[in-house]
Amino acid sequence: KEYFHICFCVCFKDRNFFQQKLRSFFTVYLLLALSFLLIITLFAVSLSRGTVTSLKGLSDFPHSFLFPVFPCGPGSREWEYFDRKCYYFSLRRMSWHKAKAQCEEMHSQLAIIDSHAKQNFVMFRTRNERFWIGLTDENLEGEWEWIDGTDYKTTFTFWKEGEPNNSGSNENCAHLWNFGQWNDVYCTYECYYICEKPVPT
Ligand code: MFU
Ligand code: CA
Ligand code: CA
Repeated sequence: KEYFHICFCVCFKDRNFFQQKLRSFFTVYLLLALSFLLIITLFAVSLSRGTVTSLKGLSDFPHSFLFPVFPCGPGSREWEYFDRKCYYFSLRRMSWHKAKAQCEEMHSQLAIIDSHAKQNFVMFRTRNERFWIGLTDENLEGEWEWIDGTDYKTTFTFWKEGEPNNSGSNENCAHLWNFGQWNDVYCTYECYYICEKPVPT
């Protein structure tokens, strides 16, 4: 009888212990599963609300990362960077006025060449081809004006020898030519053109 009693007690105790352990395991797993569900739900909600911006911003990560390297836009080979400005060298030829309008359509203007450094930069990219610049004497013959108001008389020039000659009394627009030197020609002549604009922010 005594033996039975002891055994019962131990066995009962054992079973109780086992059951308790099982219950605590179950509770832990249930809590884990619940928190997992909660995290997923919260994540889904914040994603749909756009609060997880780091994930949404991930798509334009390469762009923002490359901007310091290509300040004129990493997504395009059209604009080239030089000395805090962006330059476009056209692949098509047209009259000076059409070229001017084209630049304006691209939120830019025909290039103003006001330094030897800039002249050097454009010369290497125009390779003796004729490219319009933002210089004209259309308003008053012989009075050359930069289209952005830069003072012509006190600024750098790079005319070819003997130019501007107003040949045929009808040459009022300036372009780069051999060795990047400038010439005046009639404005309806078809040249390539150079646009410039500030670095996009
Ligand atoms: C030069 C230039 C003219 C024109 C002509 C073909 O004149 O000054 O603007 O380009 O050559 C002789
Ligand atoms: Ca002229
Ligand atoms: Ca000329």
